[in-house]
Amino acid sequence: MSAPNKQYDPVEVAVLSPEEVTGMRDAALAAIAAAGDLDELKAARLAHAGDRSPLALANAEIGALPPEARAEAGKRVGTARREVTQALATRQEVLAAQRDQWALVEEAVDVTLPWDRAPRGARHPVTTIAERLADVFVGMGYEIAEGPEVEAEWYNFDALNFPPDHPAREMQDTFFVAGPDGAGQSGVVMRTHTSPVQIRAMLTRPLPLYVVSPGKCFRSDALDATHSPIFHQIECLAVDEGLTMADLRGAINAFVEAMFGEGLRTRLRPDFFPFTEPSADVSMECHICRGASTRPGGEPCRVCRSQGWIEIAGCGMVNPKVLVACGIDPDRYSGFAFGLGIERSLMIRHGVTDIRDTLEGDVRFSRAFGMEV
Ligand code: FA5
Repeated sequence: MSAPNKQYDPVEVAVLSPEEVTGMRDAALAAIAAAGDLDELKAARLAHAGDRSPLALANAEIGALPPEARAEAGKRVGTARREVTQALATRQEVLAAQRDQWALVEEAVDVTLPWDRAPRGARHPVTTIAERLADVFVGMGYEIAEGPEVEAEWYNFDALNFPPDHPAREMQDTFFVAGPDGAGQSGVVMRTHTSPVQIRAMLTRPLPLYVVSPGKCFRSDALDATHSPIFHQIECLAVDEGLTMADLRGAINAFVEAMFGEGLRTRLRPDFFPFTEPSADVSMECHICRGASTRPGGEPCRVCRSQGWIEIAGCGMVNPKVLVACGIDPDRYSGFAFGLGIERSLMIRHGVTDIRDTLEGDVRFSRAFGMEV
């Protein structure tokens, strides 16, 4: 600020002359008009209406004028500053409206565009069913046990009481990865069932033992509507003191209710597996017709072919020879096991007529089972 000016001398405060003030105002109005967006307007505001702007500095000079000159100069500067403030407000409004308009156009979302160009996948029903079944058994105190898909022949066959020349080895139609080395080393196979996990569990876990083993299996079966060279099984094994066929039956019933619905009856008929004795095949009452198709006048049933029963699993009491092979005393302990194909169960449960639908990885198939995670 200049020193107090007793004699009014317009030269000493030239910034307050009408020409100077008008020039400052015009420069400010020009800069405001030239601002093309809100950022430029902000810069113009700082330069022409900020604390260090020419008009603000001129305003500060008013105090240096003799009292009689202050009113006129104050009015001049005040008017110029008001015009600038007004111009800023008007321009602010225009530019803000322009920005909003631009955003509406540029950031518009076309809600009519298709939303499913990159659809999310769905978990495969074989996975969700295997997990649901395993959960049912975990809820009853079982533990999940897993084993390798490329398995030693000893675990897949020998320890399960398949003699070397037993026709069952062929019956299982095995993919061999490596033959025996002739020096006593077991051959290597793609496991043909989940039963070798029984052996691994019995050899490594403490007794009593309750395990459930879902997993992938391989057989050199030709691909057709009901067979696949790669499929899944789930298997239950219990070894404890005093287990009987009644316990096996209870576990099977729990499985059938979890998978197919409550109140379905089960039926065991004699069968043969080298690793269980006695062995049985498990059938359940048809969950669609509940046996009505077998009664006089009943509608035919496609699912059970009007038999009233559907075969679903193999089962039995663990063969004492298998217990011995795993170092378990068969006089003290007994065990039961059952196993079944997950794809086949899925087909029965949902009326899928071709197993190939479960293999092709078409998400439209998986989606039909819901987006369970
Ligand atoms: C076994 O594999 C026995 N390990 C089951 C078992 C476990 C018996 C425990 C006793 C105690 P099996 O060979 O029957 O049994 O096969 C069981 C199920 O696997 C069949 O019922 C079927 O559902 C399924 N399965 C077998 N081969 C195929 C295949 N090529 N494609 C799809 N599913 C198959």
